[in-house]
Amino acid sequence: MKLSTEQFKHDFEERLTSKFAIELAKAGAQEKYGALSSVVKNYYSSIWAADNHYKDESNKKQAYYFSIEFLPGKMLKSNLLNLGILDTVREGLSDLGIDLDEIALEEPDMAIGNGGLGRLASCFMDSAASTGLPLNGNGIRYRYGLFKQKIVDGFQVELPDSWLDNGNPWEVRRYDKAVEVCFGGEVWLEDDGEGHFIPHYQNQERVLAVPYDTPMVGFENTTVNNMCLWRSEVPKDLDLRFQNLEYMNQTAMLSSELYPNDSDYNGQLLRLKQEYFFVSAGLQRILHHYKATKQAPITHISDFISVHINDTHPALCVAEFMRLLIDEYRITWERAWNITVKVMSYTNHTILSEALEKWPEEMVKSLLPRLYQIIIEIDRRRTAELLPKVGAKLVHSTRIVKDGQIHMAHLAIIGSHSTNGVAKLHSDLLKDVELHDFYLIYPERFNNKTNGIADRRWSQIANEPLSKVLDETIGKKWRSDLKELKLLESYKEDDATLQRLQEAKYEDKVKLAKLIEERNGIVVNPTALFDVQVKRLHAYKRQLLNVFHIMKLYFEIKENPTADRTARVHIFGAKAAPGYHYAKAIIKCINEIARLINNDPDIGDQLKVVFLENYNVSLAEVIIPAANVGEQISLASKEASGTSNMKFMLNGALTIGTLDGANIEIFEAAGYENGFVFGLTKDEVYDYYKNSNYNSRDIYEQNPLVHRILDAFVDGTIPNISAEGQQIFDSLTTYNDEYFVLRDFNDYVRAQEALEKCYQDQKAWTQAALMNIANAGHFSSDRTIREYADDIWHIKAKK
Ligand code: BZD
Repeated sequence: MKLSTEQFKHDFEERLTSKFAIELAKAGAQEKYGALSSVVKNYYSSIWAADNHYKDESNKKQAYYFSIEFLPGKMLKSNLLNLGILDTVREGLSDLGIDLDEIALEEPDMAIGNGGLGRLASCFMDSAASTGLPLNGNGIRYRYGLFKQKIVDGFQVELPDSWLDNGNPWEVRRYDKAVEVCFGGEVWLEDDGEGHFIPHYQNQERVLAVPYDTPMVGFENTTVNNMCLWRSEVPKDLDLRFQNLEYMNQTAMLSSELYPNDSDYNGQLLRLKQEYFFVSAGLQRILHHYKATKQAPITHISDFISVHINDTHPALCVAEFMRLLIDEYRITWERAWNITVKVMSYTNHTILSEALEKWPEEMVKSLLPRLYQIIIEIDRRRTAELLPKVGAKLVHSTRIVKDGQIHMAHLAIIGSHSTNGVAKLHSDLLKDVELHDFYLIYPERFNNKTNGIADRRWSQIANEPLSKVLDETIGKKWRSDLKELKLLESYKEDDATLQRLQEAKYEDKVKLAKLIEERNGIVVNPTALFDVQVKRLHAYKRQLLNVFHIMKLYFEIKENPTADRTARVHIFGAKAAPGYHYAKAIIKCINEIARLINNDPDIGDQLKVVFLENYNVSLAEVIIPAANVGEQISLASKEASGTSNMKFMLNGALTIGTLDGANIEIFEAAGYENGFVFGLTKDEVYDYYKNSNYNSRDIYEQNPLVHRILDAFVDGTIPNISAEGQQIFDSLTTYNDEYFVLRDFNDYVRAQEALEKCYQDQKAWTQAALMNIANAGHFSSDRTIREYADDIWHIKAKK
């Protein structure tokens, strides 16, 4: 949009007065943020309304991304950038004596997601709007987002994330579009005399679902999509005096809290209720909108809408859509099933068995009696149809209902036309191993969509110094088409460009160093090698491998404090699920090791260890640009894709990593010589599984360095971790090291040594960094979302 600095200043001051009855000189930071966000909202509102109108009129197919999590972070700068007014607003504010970056801090992170899965959903929202694709989000408006992490005496403590206390300037409550979602009770079917069975219900618990719409503003275009988040409320016609407290609480609880697990499924009833709540509300709204805006009969709906099931949490979409088509729209089972499979598609994000959702039949039956009938019928019909075609063995292994449980991934695959993994290796594993039997039956449904990132946030917003160098070296086209970064390759031998890249990195490191000093009181040297591991804390991600290498460095420096070596800063950010004791033990150990090392005068500046508390999107935006090295060291086959690996690459960090997830595609794109690969391959891991011949105790017994490091966890070398150290020690010796940490240790050390050697040659290092940046184009989520649009949803971009 077009906006002059003068116009902006006028709008801003006017809004401050009209909204807060205050003049600029007296306004506080919250008021300034309130006025600014309100002005920005005003700027995009008419574009939003016009785009909604266009979507209704143009009759083009739209897709809906159903996700129980979104993780957008802060929205202010992203909205400004996408509206094309970031510089104007920055300048206008500066004229008024206000620093945009300071006001931006007032916005709480919107953290209604745990990690990769939620962040990916938000990257997709940004990219869809920015590429003009009609994709809307559908999720839950949790009153409390992901917990805030405090580190107290080295331990993780969880505090509530009450992010809505000061209101949310971006959202629009649409009470007019509220729908009801019902739970429990009894259901029976009656023949209406025309061959149709009509369900009758009694004793159901009714919940009102109220939508809150948040605009997803496209980058310098006229697209504004919608992220619809549902809030649960008590229906207004229910007389509160006659409601029991339990019911009132339950109703409010539904959209109260985000479950804080990122890799585990937790069989609580409330979770199942949340899943049905946003699925039913979302599908009802879609159908109401269809009826209100389309002339076509309901049987044509698959020409107009596509529904995406993001992991299995919204898999009830399959059964609920069937229910709505059959019961509400009176469509025959066969036609309804045909339509449902055409409309639905599904993404799998993990092969960890503990994350695969299965709900007890009894639970589904009592909470969702009609859906239960439908699921049983889907399963029955499919079994009858497939038995003669594929035989009992395949039918049994792929059944939705078996052993008293409902298998949500099976429901999602069977009820949709597309199942995809999130990186090549992961998608191959789904086909070849984890979902092989489904692949045998439905080969045409399986495909890969390698993840991507919303590059504008991770470069233009988060890394201004680098963006400036890029603009001045290759021009500005990369800002709207990341593939343009490839032009940078021809500057690989250009000393001036390499010098400028180094300077930009240094500036980012100084900024992070300042934050580390403010938050942790640790002074770090910005010329040191910044080695970063930021992601959820999980055994399979192997933060321990990193920690063991740090202990090796510690021992070496202690033995020879005056030797010449590369100074290093090891930076961690990680939340552990509150009930995941092992992960919390690792956090405690990292903090105690940090305390030990950072306070040892022998060590000095040669090695620092920093654990930054409360890792979230905003913190990532400061940490990742400053990294020299990104740690992507999961056990091969366990990390479906990873997405921080792409953010590091784009910001010119080199990857030290295993051949896992999207790392492989990153190494291929940047060149293996521009990264550091180590560790078992997926095939080697599977061979160990097949032969059951891994013995971690042998490594402990036979490798003196491993022995010494492990002993440090239990012999007092690392103080204050008697319980936690023992737990880790036991897991790696007595319980056979589930994620092969000891097996990969030597090779990891080798890769770290190669990396350190390379860092000593700053020119070679910066050339490798340049090659990473130049080849990051493929990992834009603009590319990913276009692939979903073309291959799965069949939706078209606005011209
Ligand atoms: O999804 C992650 C994978 O672990 C990553 O490898 C991948 O890059 C991203 C995006 O595809 N999975 C999750 O983040 N999973 C969850 O957060 C989650 C949440 C609730 C329940 C189960 C898993």
